[in-house]
Amino acid sequence: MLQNKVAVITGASRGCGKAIAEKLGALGAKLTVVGSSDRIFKTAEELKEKGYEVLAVKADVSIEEDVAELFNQTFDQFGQVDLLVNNAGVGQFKLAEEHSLEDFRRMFEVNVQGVFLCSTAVVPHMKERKEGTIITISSDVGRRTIANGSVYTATKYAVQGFSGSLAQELREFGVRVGTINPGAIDTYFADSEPGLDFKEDWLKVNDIAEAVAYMASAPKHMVVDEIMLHPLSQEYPNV
Ligand code: NJP
Repeated sequence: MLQNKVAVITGASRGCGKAIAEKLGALGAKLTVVGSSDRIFKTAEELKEKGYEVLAVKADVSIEEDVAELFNQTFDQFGQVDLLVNNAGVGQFKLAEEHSLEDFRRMFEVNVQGVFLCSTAVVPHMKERKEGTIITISSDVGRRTIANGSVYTATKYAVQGFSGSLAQELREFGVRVGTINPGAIDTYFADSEPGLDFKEDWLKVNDIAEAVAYMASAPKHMVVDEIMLHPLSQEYPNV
């Protein structure tokens, strides 16, 4: 379904990003997988063993030079980008006054600046080709507030604002922009581990990968603007 398409997935070394890369690879996409640690190379090897065409780039999405380099390498290897999945994200959960300025900066750098840098790096290319899809893994807390998540919530509201404006700017060029807004997912997020007992009912990484696949493989005349999904056990998101 995504044969001959090139997908760039940030934060792909583990968690949702790795599952998204596996799913898009299974659908036939060529993959650039991006992570900020050496883990990305091990993940890339696992993806190659499944028979997928993979470029691994160690890059911090919050650093302009790293982002430029990751797209340079992608264009050198694959010649185009059809799909960008802005998935890399970090979160800390505590009272507002317990956050340091450094906590605040880091969440905004990765979650917001990273989405800005990666998206704007690829927009001119997609506009010129008059096609392309940009999907950002945001959060349900990009649509509603929670206690103990003020800064993280603020980053995801920012991401919603950025993506919404971008979607409007790119519609006339045939470029689709959407967000996925999940509730709790069983990953490594916020210094956690997957598979812990209390996360048994949480969303699984494949649930997010399926949502990305649906958005990415929608027919050309259609844009999926937003998908919100939650564990059934989580409170109803009154947004
Ligand atoms: O998190 P995790 P998730 N540059 O920690 C990478 C959102 N979300 O899969 O760099 C590039 O398992 C990191 O790799 P490494 C969330 O906000 C989650 O749950 O090698 N990559 C790893 O591969 C985020 O946007 C929940 O350490 C960077 C990956 O990112 C998305 O879902 C709920 C990086 C993170 O894997 C995926 O998060 C929700 C950087 N600067 C939204 N920093 C949830 N889990 O409950 C980190 O509403 N990475």
